Amino acid sequence: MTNFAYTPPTDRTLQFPDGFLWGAATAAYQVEGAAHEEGRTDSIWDTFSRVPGAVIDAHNGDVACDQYHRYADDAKLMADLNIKAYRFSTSWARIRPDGISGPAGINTAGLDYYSRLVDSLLDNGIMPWLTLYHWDLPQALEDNGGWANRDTAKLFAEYAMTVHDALGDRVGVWTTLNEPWCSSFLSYTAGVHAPGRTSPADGLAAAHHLMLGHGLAIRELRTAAPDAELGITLNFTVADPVDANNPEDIDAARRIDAQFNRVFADPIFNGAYPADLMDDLAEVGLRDGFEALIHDGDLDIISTPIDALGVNYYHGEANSKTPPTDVLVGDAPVERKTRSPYPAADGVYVHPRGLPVTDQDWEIQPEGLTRLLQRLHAEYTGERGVKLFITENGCAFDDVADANNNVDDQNRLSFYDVHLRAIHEAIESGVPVHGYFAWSLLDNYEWAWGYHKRFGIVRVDYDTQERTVKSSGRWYAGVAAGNSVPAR
Ligand code: IFM
Repeated sequence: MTNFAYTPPTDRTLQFPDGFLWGAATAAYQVEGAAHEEGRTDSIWDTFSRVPGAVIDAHNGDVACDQYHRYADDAKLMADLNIKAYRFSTSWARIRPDGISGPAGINTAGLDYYSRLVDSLLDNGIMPWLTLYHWDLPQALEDNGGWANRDTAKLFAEYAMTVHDALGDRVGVWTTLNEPWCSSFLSYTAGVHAPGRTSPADGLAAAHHLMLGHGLAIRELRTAAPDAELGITLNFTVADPVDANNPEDIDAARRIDAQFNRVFADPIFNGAYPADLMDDLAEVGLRDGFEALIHDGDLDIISTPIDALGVNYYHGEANSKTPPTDVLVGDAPVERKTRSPYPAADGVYVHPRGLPVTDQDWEIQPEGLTRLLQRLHAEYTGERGVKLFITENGCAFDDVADANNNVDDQNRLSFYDVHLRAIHEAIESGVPVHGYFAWSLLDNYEWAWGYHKRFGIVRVDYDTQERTVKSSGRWYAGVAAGNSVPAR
């Protein structure tokens, strides 16, 4: 077990605001399984997991946590853990398997599954928090160009309405996309995620079309459901220069901030891509191609007002243009040849800071979350009245289970403790944060890492599908019950 020696403050119980929402999150491909049942076709992750070397040990989501068959028990388990909201995603390949437009493209059996899941959650007093896209594009659409094809944005809005027509009577919170940075740049430029392309131009096209799909879906959902809470989840990094007095390091951090954070936050909230990003793209000859993708009116659509911003935070980074002497392994679990996800940040490096790390070598940097929330509130959400939620935060550690599958994961518990304290600090400084979702409810399929990385507050025995609540899960249940983080 990685030794996470961070000592949190122990002497204060921190009370969260009344109504703070305590939730847990998963995503369709990572937990459902039933990959070939009841009309579901391949998504890009089914295909990608078959590419030699793409996923460690060629693990795939065929069975995953079998939530497709175990959703009712999982809903009861969440209720036992005092979880008030379940953030899950719907699988496009289950609902519109062949990527065909119109009523003929709908797979009713797929919608029925989500209807049963939603009913089970409601029966257990759990709010369904629905994400429409968590990376699993139908392969049929990838065969037609994927997110690099503008048509995919329009088909996404149609799919969103198909889901809404079926579930809108019971689901009040709608998230369009989860982490578009991953489904564009990690997927179409770095090649470490499905569909595994390695093209900076395709990554930029995917990013713009994901944004367009988001805006089109928000517009249609808003018309159909004026009272629903609509939003998007972005993953953020906190890019700091290694040397705050070195102009080269400052520029390195600025590039990462532009190409990770502001490339999505700016068009959504300000209706424009950042000017410095456009300059960076011009330097590498990508600006004209990117601008040609942006049709008149696109930015108005993308900046259609939203109600909620989901924030996914795992770690920040220290950037420099000087190579480090020591490297963090970070996001490259496999041996496939990959490239940087950034279109215009060659020669920018991440420097380890001597912080404790998780089992994926992700630095544990809770104070970055406080700063991130303060910044988002000041620059984007505060004046627009957009609610902030933490929709993902968590860690992989090399769990050690005893003969009964019990896991005393004090390191994960400490991770949650220090991050919740960081959120509380942001709240105390005047940032209204409305809820928190632990990533993840269950150990699950961690993409290119397969089942080798465990994030759950509940252990999954993949041989038997038995669920066993870990120490972190019992602790989190107490936090949710008391609406407070206890002194330790
Ligand atoms: O497992 C993922 C999730 O699908 C998206 N956010 C990050 C998590 C941990 O890597």
